[in-house]
Amino acid sequence: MAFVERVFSGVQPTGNLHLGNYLGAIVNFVKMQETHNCIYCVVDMHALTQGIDVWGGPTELARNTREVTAAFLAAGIDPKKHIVFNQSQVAGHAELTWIFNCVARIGWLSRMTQFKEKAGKDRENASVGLYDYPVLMAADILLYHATHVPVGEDQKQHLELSRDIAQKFNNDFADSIRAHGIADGLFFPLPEPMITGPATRVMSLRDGTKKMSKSDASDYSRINLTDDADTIAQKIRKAKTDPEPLPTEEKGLETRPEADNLVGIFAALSGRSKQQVLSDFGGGQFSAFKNALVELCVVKLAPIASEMKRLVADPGHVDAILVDGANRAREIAEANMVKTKDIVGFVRKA
Ligand code: AQP
Repeated sequence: MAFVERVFSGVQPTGNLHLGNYLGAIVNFVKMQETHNCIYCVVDMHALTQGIDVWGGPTELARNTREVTAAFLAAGIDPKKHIVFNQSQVAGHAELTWIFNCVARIGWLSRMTQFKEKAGKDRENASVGLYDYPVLMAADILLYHATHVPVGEDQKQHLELSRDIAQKFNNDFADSIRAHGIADGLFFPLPEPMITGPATRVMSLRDGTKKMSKSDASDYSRINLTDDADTIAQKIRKAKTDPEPLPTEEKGLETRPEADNLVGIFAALSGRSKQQVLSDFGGGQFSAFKNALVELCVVKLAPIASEMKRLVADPGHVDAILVDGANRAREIAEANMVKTKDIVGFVRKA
């Protein structure tokens, strides 16, 4: 089947969106609008996979869903030309997950490192949903027959699993797919991860070997998109560094994770390479570099924070965008689910 190029990606409404979400994912969402039809989803069903202490309960979930939507819009996503919606408004995500649950193998899911990290030592007490998270993610993408998925580096393994599920479905149901008029047997596309840019893995400001993350207990580990200028300045000035001056060559960053992370953030925000940043700051002390980084972060993030604030203050407007997006997403999803059910052999109203 010839697939229309379509982008799908999602962000969980589980708390403060940070610079990692922005540089690793949202910046690329914005770019891809110029070349592709895009569907951007606030994945509220994924949020429930962790404990209520992480997603915060019903009021917090609704608030965070609107805030992530506001971040999409404030960063420059156009909800009229593209689709912006929250996952739970389109039933197909859950329906396709069940079919994929019966295609995916337990051994595949057992290898997922994110489950191991998030479940930690208390694995017996993790939700079934957390274990099944990558299958729901495969359903999110393949429900729309999306071909390209912009994500941060941490999602690479889940994307590979989505490709395995698509391929196994195409193989398991090959005869039925052909019988339904798809001569090449390719019903689901194998979605391509788009892991691009200089900041595919932004690290914690407290520990350059740990990913910047919403769920880190320390707020000083991340820059939130809603932080004001003073907070950004404090966090960057307190960010962990080492006693050496910045190197003049990129190679000198290899064994210095904190320096590498800060230079990477500067490069990504300024649209330059790490080497170009080091040409300006290499050989100097961290203090001068940190001052410049504070200024750059504030210039880039302040307009996003103030637009998010404006949008969040008008929940009716944000909800209307999500409903409109969900209606358009549902049309694509339902048409694909009808074909999927026919291929599987589910009897339905003609
Ligand atoms: N540190 C990061 N650097 C680059 N990209 C990142 N992403 C997340 N953290 C970084 C990318 O942001 C998108 C949305 O992520 P998510 O909401 O699905 O949550 P996550 O991947 O589990 O990461 P978070 O935001 O840090 O949440 P927790 O604390 O729950 O782990 C994805 O494309 C992701 O790759």
